[in-house]
Amino acid sequence: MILNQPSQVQKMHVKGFTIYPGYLDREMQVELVAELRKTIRNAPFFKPTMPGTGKPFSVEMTSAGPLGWVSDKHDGYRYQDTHPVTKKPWPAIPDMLLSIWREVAHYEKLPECCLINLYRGPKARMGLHRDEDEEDLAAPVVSISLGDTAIFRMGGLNRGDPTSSIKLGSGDIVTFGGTARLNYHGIDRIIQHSSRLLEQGGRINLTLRRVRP
Ligand code: MD3
Ligand code: FE
Repeated sequence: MILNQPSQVQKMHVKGFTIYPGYLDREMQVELVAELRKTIRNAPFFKPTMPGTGKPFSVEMTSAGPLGWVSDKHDGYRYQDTHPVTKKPWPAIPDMLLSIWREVAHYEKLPECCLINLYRGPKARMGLHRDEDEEDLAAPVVSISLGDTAIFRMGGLNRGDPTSSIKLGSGDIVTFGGTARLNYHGIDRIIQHSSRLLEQGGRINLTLRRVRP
């Protein structure tokens, strides 16, 4: 199966799902990575753990904005206003990202969280899940991919629904609104060394989210 062809993208047939392939050119990607380096210096990546089992995620995470997403063995998935390791408030969402939100989200309020996911190595993945920790489900989620290409899978509202896959490459932006906001989705794997954007390799995914109504 050839992924990332227009016919394949169309076959997602998901209402509320919009993909902007190559929305950010190389120069913008480089500028964004430079901004993120400052953000990450203030709020280093950490490995969230699964509620209950305490098993670590294969993806490292951090956030920017008034709220950040965290997870641990005892208190589960949640948004909070401080970094779980440094205990400091999260750094501000870079202006460039707020501009992107204004361009593609078509939503009056600004995002409160930029979740930063780092996929490093051949084992980093994200199992099929729904994002349901936000109270404002009317707001879209905006996703920005940087670095190595990911195999992204999306299903429907129920876990057993059929799924389809597309590749998300560096500079691609995807928005999920309406019913797509609650669809199951995940990252099957990252195509190693498919981009030279990040010096240490791997993939960074940014998701801009409105949390409170
Ligand atoms: C569809 N991240 O952080 S981005 C996540 O590439 C997450 O790191 C993946 O799933 C990543 O929760 C996928 C695409 C994405 C993000 C949020 C969504 C798709 C979504 C929320 C609702 C529906
Ligand atoms: Fe998600």
